[in-house]
Amino acid sequence: MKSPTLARRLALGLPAACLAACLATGLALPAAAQDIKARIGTSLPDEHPQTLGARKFAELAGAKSGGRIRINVYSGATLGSDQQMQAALRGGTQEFTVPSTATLANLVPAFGVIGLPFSFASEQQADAVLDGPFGKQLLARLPDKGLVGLAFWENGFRNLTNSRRPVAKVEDMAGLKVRTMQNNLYIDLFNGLGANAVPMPVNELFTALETKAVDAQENPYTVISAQKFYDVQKYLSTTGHAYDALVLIASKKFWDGLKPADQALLQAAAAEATAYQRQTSRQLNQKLKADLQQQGLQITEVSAAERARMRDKLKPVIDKHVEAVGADVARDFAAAIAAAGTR
Ligand code: EAX
Repeated sequence: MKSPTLARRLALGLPAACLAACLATGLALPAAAQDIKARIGTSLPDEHPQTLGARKFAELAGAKSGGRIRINVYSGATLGSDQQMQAALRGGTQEFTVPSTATLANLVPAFGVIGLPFSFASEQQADAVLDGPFGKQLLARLPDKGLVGLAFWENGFRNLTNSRRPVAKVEDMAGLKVRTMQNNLYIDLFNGLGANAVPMPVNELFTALETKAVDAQENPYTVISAQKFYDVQKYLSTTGHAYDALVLIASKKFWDGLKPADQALLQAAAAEATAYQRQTSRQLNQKLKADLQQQGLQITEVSAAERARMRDKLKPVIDKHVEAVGADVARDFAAAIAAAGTR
């Protein structure tokens, strides 16, 4: 973000006499409201709620600022992977992105707590925890890393797909090469279930599935659909093994250069975009399971008993990552979930 050039200030229509007087006397021009240009990058395609939410955020920021704040949206990892865009924000060369909390955990380990397997019972429970004091406590850890957290958005409950065989129980996972996000909890989760975890950015995943470099992947229905994984996968299992949240984040270098009024305006746009993003994600997830079956995926319903067996088998992994995120963070997380009740 540059301070407005003289041309821009002229474009703002400041009275010529005032301008001339200021220039003649060397007085600073009046602090006019500044034009702001920014970029938001997402790793998923246009039709995914991650990008739909980004477009809504940009639209609201423009509307609330009378067109003064222009946020251009770059979808499908055009600006890089989740990790690369996080680095760009920290360096101040990009203004916004919306990664999974799982990739953010590499920077702020506490964010990894959200991905602890089988933690949330519903999206509403996740909203209550992430929008409440616990979520705010997590966001407060970001400025130390050069980031500003504006809101939690939804990716959704993650389910397994593969090209080899139906997976109805833990034993069926044995030996499957499963792509995971670049996150140690997800790597340990699938290795802990007897599969072979292969971490990689999501924008490399379709080719890896197509070339059989990996057999399987795990994502919410919205990602499976938007990335057209049904073209290179045969089986879908309703494991629902973890709820994945996204975080709308800003570059702290960019954010600290904004006037408080513009920060407040962007916070309001983020809040409104959050409601839209979550509603869109849930509406799509409702309808996409049937769509994916139509596209040829053979759906295996994983029973509650089998999901409980998976959770039991993952106890050593959960214990290890409770330590990794911080026992106090895990304790506060569990308390927030209990307080949220089963909504
Ligand atoms: O940014 O990497 C993933 O599988 C995530 O679902 C997605 O990219 C969210």
